[in-house]
Amino acid sequence: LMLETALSRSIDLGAFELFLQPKMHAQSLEVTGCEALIRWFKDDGTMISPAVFIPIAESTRLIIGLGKWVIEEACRILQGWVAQGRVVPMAINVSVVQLLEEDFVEFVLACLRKHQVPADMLELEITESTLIDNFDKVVAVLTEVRQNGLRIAMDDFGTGYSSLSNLNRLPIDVIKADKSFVQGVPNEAAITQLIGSIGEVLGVELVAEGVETREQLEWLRQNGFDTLQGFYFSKPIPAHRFEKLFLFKD
Ligand code: G
Ligand code: G
Ligand code: MN
Ligand code: NA
Repeated sequence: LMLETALSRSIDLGAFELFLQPKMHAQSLEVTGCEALIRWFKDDGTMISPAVFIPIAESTRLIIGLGKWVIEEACRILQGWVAQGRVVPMAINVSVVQLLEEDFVEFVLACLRKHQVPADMLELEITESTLIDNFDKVVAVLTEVRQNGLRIAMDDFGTGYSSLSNLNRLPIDVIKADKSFVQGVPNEAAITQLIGSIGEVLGVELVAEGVETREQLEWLRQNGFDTLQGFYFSKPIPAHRFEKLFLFKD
C-alpha cells in the first residue's frame, strides 16, 4: 500500500523516466528502432524496477495515469527526432488494463497529433500472456489502432496464450521471441526456430530479444530474424545517451 501511495505521488513529481534500448537490423546492424522501458527513481536516487511496480500499478489501475505519461513522453521524445529528420520508431509497452480504457485510442492519436509524430513511428508492445480474458475486445482495439497507422508487436512471444487459431486473428505486425528462448540459442534452438517459422508463415517482422552473444547474433540472422535487441548491443539507457550513442553520432 505504501508503494501504491508513492507511485501515485511520483507521477506528479517527475520521478519517472523512459530508458531506451536499441533494436538493430539483423543484417546491417544499423539501429532501426528502440524500445522504451520505464524507470522509477526514488528521492534517494535508488531505482525501483518496473517488474516490481508495473504489476502493482496494474492491479490498482494507477497504470492508466502512468501509461498516459509513457505515451505522452514517448511522443515528446519522438517529436525531437522528427524535427531533426531522424525517423527511428519507438516501441512502448502497453498493459491490457490501458487498452481496455474507453479513451485509449483517442488519447494515443491526440498525443501523436499534438507532437506532430507520424503514427508509424510509434509501436505498441502487448504481452501475449495478458490476452486471455478479453481477447475479442483487445482484437477490436488493436485493429482500430492499426487502422490508424501504428504498429503492433506481440511481446514475450511463446510464453503465454497463443493458440494458433487466436494468433491468426491477432492484428499484429511484429512478434518478439521471448528472451528465455533466445538465450538457449545456438545449443537449444528448437523453440526459437519454431517461432521463426511461425513469424514467416504470418508474414510479420521477427524480433529476437535478449541477444547477449555474438553466437546468438550469428544464429539469429541466419535463421530469419529481422531485428535483434539485447545487452550485446546495449542495455536500456537514458534518452539523451541513446541519442548521443545511436542517433546523432556525427
Ligand atoms: O527493463 P525491464 O526490467 O525494464 O522491464 C521489466 C518489465 O517491465 C518488462 O516486462 C517490461 O515490459 C515492463 N515495462 C517496462 N516499461 C513499461 C511500461 O512503460 N509500461 C508497461 N506496461 N510495462 C513496462
Ligand atoms: O517484457 P519485456 O520484453 O517488455 O521486457 C524486456 C526486459 O528484458 C526488460 O527488463 C529489459 O531490461 C530486459 N532485457 C533487455 N535486453 C536483455 C538482455 O539481453 N538480457 C537480459 N537478461 N535481459 C534483457
Ligand atoms: Mn517489451
Ligand atoms: Na519481452
